[in-house]
Amino acid sequence: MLYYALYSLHTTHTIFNVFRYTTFRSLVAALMALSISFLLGPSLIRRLTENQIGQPIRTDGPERHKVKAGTPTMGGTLILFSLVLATLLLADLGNPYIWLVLLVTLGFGAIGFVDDYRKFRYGTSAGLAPRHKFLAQCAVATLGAVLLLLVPEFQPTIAVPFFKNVKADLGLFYLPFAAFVIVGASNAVNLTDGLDGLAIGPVMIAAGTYAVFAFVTGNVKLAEYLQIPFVGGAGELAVFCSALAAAGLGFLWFNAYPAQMFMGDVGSLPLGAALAMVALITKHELVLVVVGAIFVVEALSVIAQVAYFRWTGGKRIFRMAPIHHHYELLGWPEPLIIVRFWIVSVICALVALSTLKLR
Ligand code: 57M
Repeated sequence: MLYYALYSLHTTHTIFNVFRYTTFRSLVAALMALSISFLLGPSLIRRLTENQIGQPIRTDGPERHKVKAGTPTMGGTLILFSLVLATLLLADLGNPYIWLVLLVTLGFGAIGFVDDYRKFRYGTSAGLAPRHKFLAQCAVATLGAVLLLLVPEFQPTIAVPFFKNVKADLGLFYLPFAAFVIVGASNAVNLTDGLDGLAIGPVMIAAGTYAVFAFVTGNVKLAEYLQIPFVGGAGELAVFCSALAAAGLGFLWFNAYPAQMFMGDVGSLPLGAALAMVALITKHELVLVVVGAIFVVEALSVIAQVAYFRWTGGKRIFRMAPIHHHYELLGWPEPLIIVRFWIVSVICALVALSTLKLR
């Protein structure tokens, strides 16, 4: 909204012409989202504490987590509020991709909110029944995929990293593919969110990486020069991604070890879904596996552990899954695990960005 109000003044005051640039609006959106999450964080922590919306700790977890019992959770509401407000104010609301990514983000946020609320309401770490949660995720993801295919100029193709202009047209199979990517990314981030700052760090890094992907994909000259698919209007997602990275940075101030607040499912579920939506729209969906390698490894560690556990009748590959718990049980201090996972995430983002040139 601010975009329209201020850009329209450029006819009388040329300074406002700067609002036409996605880069400028991405920077302002980031500063706005960071300011909002910084300023509202302390009062949210107070409010969550007053209402005793604290994290129940599972009894079968690592011993050291017991001290975390009661830590205020649902801090994801702070991330979503900062992200959505900054996006609505600074993004071009005539762009269908902005509404699409907001719809899927808020849809998954609602699922996470209900899950967190039920945990708080009934005082267990159970929340929504896994089946109901999964079905709700599939419903929102499928809706997002259908609406994406209804955008006139959007093609149901996927791009292959490192190969020039190699596109696979999935046709209607794009629907289950897109739904799988969204639900998979959402749950992978959810599983990763098990140590202070462990999920939000890679989410911020991935959001910053996709701000670059969105900008170049939406710029016809840069897309042609880099020989990547051009997606008209995708550049506007750089505003959303910048706001996401900055909202995450503000939240990290309170989630850094020792955490004053957890994000809850209301944070972890939409963050993964949002990154997946941006990856699909910008035709950088396969490279999401590289950018989000930490999330992929965390999810695969659970799949492998559960499969092996069942197949061998109780043996484990890891001391505990997801893999961050394995390192905890190896005796690694929590901050060491977190920072090293962040470092790996930065390296993966750099490799992913290199695919823009290596083709
Ligand atoms: C999401 N949630 C954290 C917090 C956060 C199938 C199985 C692998 C599922 C998995 C599971 O339950 N995952 C749920 C992970 C939880 O964090 C809350 O959940 C939100 C995110 N959804 O925002 O509100 C705990 O994580 C810790 N935490 C922090 N700092 C943070 O900033 O310390 C979270 C955020 C919090 C806090 O302790 O309570 C979680 O871990 O539940 N299950 C597991 O991950 C369990 N693993 C397991 O069962 N492994 C078995 C299976 C695979 C056979 C095995 O390896 O043998 C572990 N998780 C826990 N206890 N907490 C082990 C048991």
